[in-house]
Amino acid sequence: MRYDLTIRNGRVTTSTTTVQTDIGIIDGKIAAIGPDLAPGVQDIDASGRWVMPGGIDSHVHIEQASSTGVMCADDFYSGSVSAAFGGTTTVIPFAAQHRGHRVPDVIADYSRRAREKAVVDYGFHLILSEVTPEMLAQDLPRAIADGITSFKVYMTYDALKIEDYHLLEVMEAAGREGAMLMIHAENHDVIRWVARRLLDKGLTAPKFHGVAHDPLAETEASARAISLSRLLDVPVLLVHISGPEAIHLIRGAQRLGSKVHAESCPQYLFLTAEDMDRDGLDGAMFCCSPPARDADAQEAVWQGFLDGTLQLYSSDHAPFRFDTSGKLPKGDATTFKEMANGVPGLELRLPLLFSEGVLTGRITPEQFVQLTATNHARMYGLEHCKGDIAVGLDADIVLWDPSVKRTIRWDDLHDNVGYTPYEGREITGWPETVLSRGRVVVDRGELLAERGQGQYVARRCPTPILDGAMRPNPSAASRWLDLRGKAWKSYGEPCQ
Ligand code: DUC
Ligand code: ZN
Ligand code: ZN
Repeated sequence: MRYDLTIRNGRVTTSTTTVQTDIGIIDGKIAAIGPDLAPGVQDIDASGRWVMPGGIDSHVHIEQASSTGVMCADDFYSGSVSAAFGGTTTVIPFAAQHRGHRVPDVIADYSRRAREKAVVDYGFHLILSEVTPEMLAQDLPRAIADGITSFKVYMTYDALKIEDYHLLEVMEAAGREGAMLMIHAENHDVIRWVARRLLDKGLTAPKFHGVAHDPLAETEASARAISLSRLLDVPVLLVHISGPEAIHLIRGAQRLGSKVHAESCPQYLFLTAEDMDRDGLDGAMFCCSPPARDADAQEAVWQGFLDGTLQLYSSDHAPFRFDTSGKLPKGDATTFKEMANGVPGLELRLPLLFSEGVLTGRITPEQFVQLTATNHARMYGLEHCKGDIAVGLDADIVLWDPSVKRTIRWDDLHDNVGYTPYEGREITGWPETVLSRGRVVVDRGELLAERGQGQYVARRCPTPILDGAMRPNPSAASRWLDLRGKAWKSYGEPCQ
């Protein structure tokens, strides 16, 4: 057997183990793992390098138009290039359905744009901003059959928020069809009420974004989302969790046997509310929803990752420039309520956790792999092809130089945002060589991928990580509504 490519003598970390070994690749897939493999057509010497699966970033906003027409600063080219340089070889951005738009048209539009530009593999989640009978009966099953096996809904934002009744309807559809429901859990009226009073007092600076999005808004909405999920016994995923109270609630619900999964992001490990408190409007560069909190909250997020309460570490890359196109629609007169919400993080997601988590010993290399790749593959139906280093999976592989020291500068990054909230931070370790399906896409700072070479990956139904191990919840609703059996049959299977 002649390998197309071998990676030799690397320190290979999978989701379960670390060994010094070789990897053989044929036709873009991992064909063998073991010592002293026969030479390939091409051989990469990985001595001194840590070899890990390419990251999967399952929460990114790329070339996404907001409900008010604000367009993300990254298109599918700059976003995916930035991903590749940061060691992420699969992205799952959102196709956003805004009110009055038809789901099939939205999916066709995003698919066309991504196909022409992406340099790494991609799938889509569908954002639903309104819920109609036609959508539930036809559009969602059709989207799932086409490999879009997850939906995101919002409990806040005027133009996106759906009411609890509709949240239950989408949850029921997700349970019936075996899809994953992602929920942005913040109490809309708490944010609205506090923001109104702050603005009335003339308190308009970016730091008041953190005040308006009080942690209790997240706590309350998370509790509500958990209760609805338990009522129907349908797995859900609470995205971008920021606060200790929400984490505490999620942990408690999991102990009761509910399948409430959760995600957090670099901004909740490495930023705090103080970052929003800067001269002029500079703090806007650090504003995201929910906002970063404080040192105790950072600690709670670390703990959540360590004990499995939080399964996913994603970037929530929300790229908006620090100008009138994004953060400052009204220039110097922009209030915290008017700026685009979100921070960039696609390229730095892995290097930050590698440096501050793995190399400091806070998490193991295997936990790093689980949090950045394997768990995403399971939760979003990519397990059959991505998320680990194993024979038969796509050869999406990153060679890390664990010794290199870098000072983060936006000038060295590849997104189109114009700043990074992590500017000036010192980190150790960097993804030096990145392979996507066996092709080197980045090597020592050079891009070797072509526009459009990334492939759409039709995802299967997710395998919820918390499924099976837990007691079924006592709710009768799921039984009387005949949900449970259907959901469990389709989870993890091809959806077509
Ligand atoms: N929600 C997200 O998921 N991302 C960016 C901003 C937001 O509110
Ligand atoms: Zn969100
Ligand atoms: Zn987001």
